[in-house]
Amino acid sequence: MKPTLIALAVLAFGASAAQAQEVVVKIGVAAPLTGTQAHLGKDIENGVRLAVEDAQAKGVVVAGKKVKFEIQAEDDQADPRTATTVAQRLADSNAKGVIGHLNSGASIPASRIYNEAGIPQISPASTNPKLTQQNFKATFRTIANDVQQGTAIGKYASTKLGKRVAIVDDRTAYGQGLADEVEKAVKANGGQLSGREFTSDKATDFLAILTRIKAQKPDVIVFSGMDTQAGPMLKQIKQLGLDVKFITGDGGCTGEMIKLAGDAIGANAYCTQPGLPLDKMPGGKTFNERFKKRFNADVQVYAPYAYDATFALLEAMKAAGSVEPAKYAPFIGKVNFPGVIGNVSFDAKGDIKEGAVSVYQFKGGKWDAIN
Ligand code: ABU
Repeated sequence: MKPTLIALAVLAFGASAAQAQEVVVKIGVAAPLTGTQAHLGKDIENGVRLAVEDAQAKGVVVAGKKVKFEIQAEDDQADPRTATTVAQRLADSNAKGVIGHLNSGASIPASRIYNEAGIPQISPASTNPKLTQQNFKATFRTIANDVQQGTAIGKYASTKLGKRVAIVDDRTAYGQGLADEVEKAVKANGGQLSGREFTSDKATDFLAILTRIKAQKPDVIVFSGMDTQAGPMLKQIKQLGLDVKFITGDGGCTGEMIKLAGDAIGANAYCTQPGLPLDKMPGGKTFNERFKKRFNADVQVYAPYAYDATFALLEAMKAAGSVEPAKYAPFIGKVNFPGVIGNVSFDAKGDIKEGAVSVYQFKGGKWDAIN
């Protein structure tokens, strides 16, 4: 054989040997990618994408094989029923792990399907405590839950913003669950519940509810729902001339809420997030800059939690020496690494340890962390 032919044969053999040593691992992302919550779903998808690109750039080797990650992003439309369809599709596609969903009302029913299929799920956003109370072995979250967040909101509202507190929720698993925790904390901290109202997560007109609340003369309104409704609600509070403070949880603690509220938002508006402010997270500043550069978009809330959730899967795969869920899932609960959000490790239920809650006030055109 001529030398050039030998060289070509060696190259071809080398390439196929390397390919044989490469394993493709599909990571599922499930979140609303269309509709009114798409900006939050994309925030999650992009967090996962950045993590996968970073891991890929460094090169991930598991059990001697180079791992090539593929993302399968599925749109659950923030709808519980669609979430179960999406979960089944990810299971059928042989996804090795799932980051999602955004909404607790989607994560909880979908978690049953992942559990039955043996696929690890880490939510970077679903805060209803029930998600990790089902005794599923591989259901985790990288964000603090609503027992912590609701307690913080109820205490802050009734001790710092006024004694009489009205609560409105959107009747989703997140909204209602958080509102229940807020109510408990208001009462535990000596506040008075002036009224408890609810709407739906599709409503846009809150005038009837707010008119009833006006008659109850609260000092503060707590809205337990998402930003797409918190913004219009603030507008209608202004329209009715209600002189109240307003506080909402992480679903409303976004730049989008500020945009939607327009000139109705002011220093009377507060919100919370179950985690540190982005600029106080150990890796927050760098993450923010890199995220902006890569996606030409601001971090909404959940991207750093999604980034760290993805690395929790990868760390567990490396520790197990396997990308197969049955082998690596038991290692997720044992991960312990410095993430963007802080140290990433989980308690026995699957909740992030060291979860903090931050309170923000609207100041200077943005949410400003005040404690
Ligand atoms: N954590 C607020 C938004 C997501 C959810 O829990 O439904």
